[in-house]
Amino acid sequence: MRFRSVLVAGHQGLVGSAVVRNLRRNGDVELITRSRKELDLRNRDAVDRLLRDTKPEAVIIAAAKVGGIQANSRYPVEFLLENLEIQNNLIAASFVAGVQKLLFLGSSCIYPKSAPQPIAEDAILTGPLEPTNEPYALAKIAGIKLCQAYARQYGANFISAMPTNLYGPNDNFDLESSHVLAALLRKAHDAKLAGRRSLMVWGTGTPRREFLHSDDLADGLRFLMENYDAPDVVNVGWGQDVTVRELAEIVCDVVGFSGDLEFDHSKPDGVPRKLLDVSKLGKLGWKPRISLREGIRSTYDWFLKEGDR
Ligand code: GFB
Repeated sequence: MRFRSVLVAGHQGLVGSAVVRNLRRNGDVELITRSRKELDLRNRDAVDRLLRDTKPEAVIIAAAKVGGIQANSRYPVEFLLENLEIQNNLIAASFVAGVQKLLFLGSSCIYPKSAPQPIAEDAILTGPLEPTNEPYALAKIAGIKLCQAYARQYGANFISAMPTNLYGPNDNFDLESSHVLAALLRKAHDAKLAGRRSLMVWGTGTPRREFLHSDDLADGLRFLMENYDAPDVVNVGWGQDVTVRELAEIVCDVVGFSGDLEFDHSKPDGVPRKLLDVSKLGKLGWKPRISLREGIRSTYDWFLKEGDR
């Protein structure tokens, strides 16, 4: 790592824990982390103090209020307000503390609902957003724009990466608030143990989603920290997508659940397709390695050991 000390905000989550694993594996760097109990990132004074006291050379913002399609629809206030608070505090305090480089994480849902597929970086702000996650997307767009504003006004090296749908160890497996892959893993596991004949999939099963393992994302983020110094956003994805039905079939196969799939049409489908154009990052010289089946297998192994903690 080209930096001696890195503050990883949100180090216990899906992305942050992968970033910490990756940085530990790849060289000698002082990692600065604070648990949610130790520090409330929504508190500006506390965040100012953290940056002032620890003086990291670099900051990676993996902290955010996140959730699946249902959590986003049910809690628009928290998804908008808490994300704005967390990112504003960290970005502004990092600038005051003289942080050399900051990486902010957006999301593929910042792109318009009807963006041409695969979605290139320049599709941002070209059309209306998907209503189920508009508050979250607006907060993330504000974060990207704040990083770009610091770059333009003060020359700060604050960059933004746009990951696709993610999965891996430390994902949220709560059926009410999780994303689809973790939810299906848990449902297939529970159905297998209970000897059930079928598993309920939300929506029609026809929406397409692209999935990237969090360890691949973390590797891509380290690559960007070391090699990319421009304010324009960069997509980080796998490059191919599957339907929700196909995903459910792979998950059931990996878990060993052989019952039927049923579809609950009362649940929302969300955006019909969300596949990122990853050619920019590919040209810069990075690509992901963990195939969907292999990643689901290792995530299920993790879930069996740690998932019920
Ligand atoms: O992963 P997910 O919750 O979020 O849902 P999004 C993806 C698709 O999977 C939707 C279907 O069509 C869901 O209806 N699905 C099927 C399920 N079964 C299930 C289930 O048991 N649980 C869940 N959660 N979904 C999110 C945004 O959108 O994408 C976030 O809401 C974020 O803000 C994230 O951007 C990356 O992919 O639709």
